[in-house]
Amino acid sequence: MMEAISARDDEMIEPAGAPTPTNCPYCALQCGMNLVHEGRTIKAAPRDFPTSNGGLCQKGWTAAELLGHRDRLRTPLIRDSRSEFREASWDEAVDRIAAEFENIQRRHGRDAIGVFGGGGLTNEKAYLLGKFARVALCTRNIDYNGRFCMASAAAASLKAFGLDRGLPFPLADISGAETILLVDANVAETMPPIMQYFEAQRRRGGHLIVADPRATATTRAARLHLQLTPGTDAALANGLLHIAIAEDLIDHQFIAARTSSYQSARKTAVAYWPERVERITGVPAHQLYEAARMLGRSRTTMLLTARGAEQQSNSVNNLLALTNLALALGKSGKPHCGFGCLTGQGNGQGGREHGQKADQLPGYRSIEDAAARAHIAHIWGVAPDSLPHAGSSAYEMLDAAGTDEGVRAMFVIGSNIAVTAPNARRIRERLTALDFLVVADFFMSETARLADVVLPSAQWAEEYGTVTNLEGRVILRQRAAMPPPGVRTDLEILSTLAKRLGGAAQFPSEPEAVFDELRRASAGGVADYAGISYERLAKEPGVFWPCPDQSHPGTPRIFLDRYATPDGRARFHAIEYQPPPEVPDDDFPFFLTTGRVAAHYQSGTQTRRVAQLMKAAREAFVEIHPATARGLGIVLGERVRIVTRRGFATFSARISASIRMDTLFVPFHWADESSANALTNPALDRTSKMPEFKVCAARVERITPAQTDHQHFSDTR
Ligand SMILES: Nc1nc2c(c(=O)[nH]1)N[C@H]1C(S)=C(S)[C@@H](COP(=O)(O)OP(=O)(O)OC[C@H]3O[C@@H](n4cnc5c(=O)[nH]c(N)nc54)[C@H](O)[C@@H]3O)O[C@H]1N2
Ligand SMILES: Nc1nc2c(c(=O)[nH]1)N[C@H]1C(S)=C(S)[C@@H](COP(=O)(O)OP(=O)(O)OC[C@H]3O[C@@H](n4cnc5c(=O)[nH]c(N)nc54)[C@H](O)[C@@H]3O)O[C@H]1N2
Ligand code: SF4
Ligand SMILES: [Mo]
Repeated sequence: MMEAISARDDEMIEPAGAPTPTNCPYCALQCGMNLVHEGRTIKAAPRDFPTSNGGLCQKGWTAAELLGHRDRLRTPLIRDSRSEFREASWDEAVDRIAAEFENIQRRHGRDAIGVFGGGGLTNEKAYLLGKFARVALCTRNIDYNGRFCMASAAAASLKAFGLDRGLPFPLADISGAETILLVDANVAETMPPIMQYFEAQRRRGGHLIVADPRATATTRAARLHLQLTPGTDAALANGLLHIAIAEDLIDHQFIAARTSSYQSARKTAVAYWPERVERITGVPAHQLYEAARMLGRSRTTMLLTARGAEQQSNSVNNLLALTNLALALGKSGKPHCGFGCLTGQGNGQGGREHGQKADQLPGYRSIEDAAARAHIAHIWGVAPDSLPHAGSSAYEMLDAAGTDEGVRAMFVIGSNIAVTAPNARRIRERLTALDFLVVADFFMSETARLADVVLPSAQWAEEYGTVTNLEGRVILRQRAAMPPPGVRTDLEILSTLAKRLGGAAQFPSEPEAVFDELRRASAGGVADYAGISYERLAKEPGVFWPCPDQSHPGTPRIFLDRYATPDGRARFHAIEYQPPPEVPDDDFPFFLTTGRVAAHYQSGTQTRRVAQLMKAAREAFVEIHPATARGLGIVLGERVRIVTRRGFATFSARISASIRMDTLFVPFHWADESSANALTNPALDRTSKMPEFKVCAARVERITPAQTDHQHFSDTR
């Protein structure tokens, strides 16, 4: 019945010889790499590329090991009722998925199917996934893990500048900035090769200021470390603006020529005098003065953020307060100046432009805009009225999953939400309560283990595809090998499923054909890719969007002449600091914050399978200040339990003076009994629906030998 795709029996037989130039599968820096065949294995080595200039971190170096890994999924798996998985043919798996989806939609309506994507998916996949949800499944419920990553950066940039491109300038501009304030990014661990830009900046006499509750490899490279209390970023920004106003470091000419609503932000900042801000943030007033003067007196200044200030329930306001500072100092829309958010996932930028977001159509168009709906419906060959409207955001969809109000079935691709969603214990329960769950992955992730059908996907080096990096540079990744037999590309999976579900729309499975359709869909939109072709990308080191036609050079710097707001002016916003919804009290006396280590990537599905990376970081730990540890009688390496209002998890104690005394830090790369997200608070930002990953209240408990937490973390449905 279904159109079968012939199985491949040509595993990794691409001829040895010239290396394949491509880019790393992991983070948004998209370092250049060459893939070289050595016998039946493939090795990665750095290649010269404008973002990485020959650099590669330990994850990039070892990425190709996963191509031939013995844990790879090589055939579809089906679970009948509560039994173990059994191997199945693609025909059976696809038939089963289509039958279940059709049955559930008949009983519960179209919107009963939820689609969950990821910012690691290529532009082609993100685009086809959005089309798949809206046209093949006709559901409004599609969202993705970028909601846990870039949603607040996107919302704040739209409000302030009228457009969301993480960095409105190329990375190379960093080296030319006199002063940089890096709020909350630990780039020395999360994008190590990016440090070369900061080092070049320092060699030119530039200064780096880093705001982070912890001393990190990044703060050690800084001239000034503002060790703020978690969740107080907006107060810090307002405090710096207050000093800038008091010392007349303000650029009145820039404000008059290029911005609107300055007076409202100025009036708010008046109440953030240094001593008050010191009380809120814990940053000494003299450091606030020093920072404000460095930022204000420099000819060129940049403000950059990442997830520390962005993964909070007040994060859009945090970012708007920082934007106010950049604008008031006149340090935006000029060379070597600007406000930017460092995108995280490999395609964290492109993944948020082409339609896998609940409220969005390709080209960064709104799904509620009648003209946008008509344009996209025309490209897809469907009636505009047939397109669903906005669905629920990632956490909201997961939180209601399996209830009468929520989705009854889900299709998850490129995300491991059982580990990376906040309040993960509850999310596991919700996934288990679904009538039907499908997961497409390379490995048996913690989410896949909960599925009814698991589909084995091809990895990055086994297919062509484009990604858009943290600068807005669209990059073509080349294929270096064929997928193993039995494995299909995500585009093939979507195309096959769409055809099986019926409907008139076309779902090509060849990456270039999908990209050409995406170009037409994005034409005239904010993120306009119309002038970017595979042919061009094969020759150029990426092209920056917007790029409306083939002869257009692309747009590395977007706000030099005007902002993307209707009046062309950047907008100030009056922002009051709001404390996080959960702060320490008698029962939970510490702040708990979460984040990353250099050796592991996200949920660890990939990096926990690489021996060298496990050697570098074997187990989950909690960073505790020595005074705190002493008070509780905790010794180095001891297993301790961290408890929050959501639950508990166990970690090995890493005692370190680099963290504030009132704060604990745990990485979220581990699962089960060491799941950081068993602890996190799912409070959401009102505008962006970003969860509060970075701030909640916790206590530390010693574990007596008789206690074990194991039985609470069973994975079976
Ligand atoms: N090694 C590695 N690299 C990665 C990834 C990975 O998983 N592993 N993931 C990629 C992705 S998707 C992303 S999004 C990026 C994230 O990159 P980063 O944002 O650099 O990483 P995080 O460790 O999440 O958070 C950065 C810092 O925020 C600090 N912080 C915590 N709470 C607060 C707060 O309230 N205010 C402030 N100002 N700072 C706070 C933490 O102490 C931490 O050092 O990394 C990318 N690169
Ligand atoms: N506590 C806490 N939680 C966090 C964060 C935090 O700082 N603290 N950070 C959040 C952030 S910024 C992010 S980006 C998310 C990340 O959250 P996730 O995206 O859930 O984490 P990953 O481990 O990248 O999961 C991707 C999964 O898809 C698979 N995969 C990767 N690429 C592809 C592909 O192309 N096709 C298919 N089919 N599968 C693929 C991988 O094997 C893996 O299992 O986590 C969020 N969660
Ligand atoms: S910094 Fe990011 S893109 Fe570069 S090698 Fe490491 S993980 Fe890959
Ligand atoms: Mo992210």
